[in-house]
Amino acid sequence: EGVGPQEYTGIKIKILKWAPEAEKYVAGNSELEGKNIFLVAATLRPETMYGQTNCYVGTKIDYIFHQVNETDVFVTTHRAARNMAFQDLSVVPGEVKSLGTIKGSDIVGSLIKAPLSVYEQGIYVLPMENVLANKGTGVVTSVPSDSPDDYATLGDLQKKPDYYGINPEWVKDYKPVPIISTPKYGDLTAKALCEKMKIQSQKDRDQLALAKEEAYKEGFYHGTMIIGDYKGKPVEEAKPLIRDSLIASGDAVAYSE
Ligand code: A2H
Repeated sequence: EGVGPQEYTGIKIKILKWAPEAEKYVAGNSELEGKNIFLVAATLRPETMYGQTNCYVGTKIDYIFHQVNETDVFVTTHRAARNMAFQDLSVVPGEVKSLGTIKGSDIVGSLIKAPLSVYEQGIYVLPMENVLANKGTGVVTSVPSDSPDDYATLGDLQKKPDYYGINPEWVKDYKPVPIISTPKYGDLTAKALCEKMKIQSQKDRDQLALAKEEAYKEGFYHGTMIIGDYKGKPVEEAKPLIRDSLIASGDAVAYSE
């Protein structure tokens, strides 16, 4: 990756209904009582948030409940919580106030509400094999229209729910949403690229790395928004405006590392 700091947008995703293991844990933890708990996903493409169909966590990753102010608790990796503590995101400046920990596998299946997503009734937390514990927050919001990794992974889960240990109900009604149009790949850039490059699965790492690069370049430099408040605007222009508006409404935070 590049040399300079990476400027992420931390998307605050609300929990509508915890998966059973998480529910048991949260209900039994008095420190979490009455707090607003968010899964926080780190993204470089805030303008794509309209197309969120689910959210990914790593099943083997440990996440912490990090108290960021009097009322709010962020679920991220411990590493991200530590970085956030030095970016004004901690109830105790410079320190992580942990209210507990949970394994990614216990969060899978939770019903959540992601800001701007057209799926307003809620989306699910699902497993992804390639979530890195040492990047971003360890929580990846999924936009299969514009991210080849997200598209390939959602396809895997839809084709083989048993193999991935998920309930087919969590994926069956969700499909990529046309949100950005690009001259080369139309209005579902990631789908077009995965098909063109014959990417079958999230396990096709090398091809996915190439597709990701191409999708990012094409979307950022040549994409046009076809949904939302900035419909008709180039992605390059809409991106900072959507980021600022998500932060202003309290639905996101700036996070860099
Ligand atoms: B992006 P960079 Cl639509 N492990 O957000 C694996 N991937 C992670 C991650 C982690 N711990 N944390 C963040 N990411 C993903 C949207 C998106 C993203 C689209 C298109 C491309 C894209 C929706 N997913 O990223 O290594 C997140 O996915 C391609 C660059 O820091 C985040 O932005 O450059 C991106 O990778 C950060 O990657």
